[in-house]
Amino acid sequence: MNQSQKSLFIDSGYQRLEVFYSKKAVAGIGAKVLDEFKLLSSQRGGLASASSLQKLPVFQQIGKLSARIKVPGLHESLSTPELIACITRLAGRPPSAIQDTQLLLSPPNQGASTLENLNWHVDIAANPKGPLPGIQAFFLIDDVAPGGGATLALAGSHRVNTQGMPTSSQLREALKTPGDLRGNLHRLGIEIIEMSGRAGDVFLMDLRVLHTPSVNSTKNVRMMATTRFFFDGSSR
Ligand SMILES: O=C(O)CCC(=O)C(=O)O
Repeated sequence: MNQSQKSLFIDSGYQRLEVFYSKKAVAGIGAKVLDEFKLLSSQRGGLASASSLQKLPVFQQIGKLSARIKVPGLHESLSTPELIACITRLAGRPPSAIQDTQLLLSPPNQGASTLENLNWHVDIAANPKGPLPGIQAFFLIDDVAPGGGATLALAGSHRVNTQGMPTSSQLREALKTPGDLRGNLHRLGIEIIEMSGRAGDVFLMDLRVLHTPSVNSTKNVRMMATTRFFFDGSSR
């Protein structure tokens, strides 16, 4: 990791590591997820059957499905010493705590891709002027196409209320304003990042960055996973 990559992470709040894991390394996880998904979908009236998932609001479908599928060894396969070394270099110190890895799965065909009514949030409250509280890793277990339900993040949103950046109320206002969200955010120096890409890609995100699940408009199950890495002094 060179200095310019670090500076980019500090400025934008995220970094994309293309094919950090080989396709082969994540293929086993993907195959297990798909097997389980097919099994659950085939159980008539079961919790993950297409009809019962479709009754739930789009983003609740993600939580429900992800909780139902277990992949033994998921955490060890993804939160590897190589990834921890990379996060340590990026943060300048090793994480003091690492959460268990969770699946982020979306059923296929959730509806049309949209930037409206999303669930922008941060997972911890932390001071934009303070030290980096943590890094969240997002893993692509399978290829995720644009519009395929990948996590969306607002690059730059971790620096609200700092010099040259919008205030948090300006950002909130832009998120509430109907119309050209991408353009309105761009004018504030904030960009929407879609974590789509290829199996094995990893996105590292400053935990202060606003992010949201998105609608999976494709016919494929969205297969991602996430781990949060915390640094000393951060609240969780
Ligand atoms: O399902 C997703 O992509 C969003 C995940 C998320 O918001 C989180 O892990 O904090």
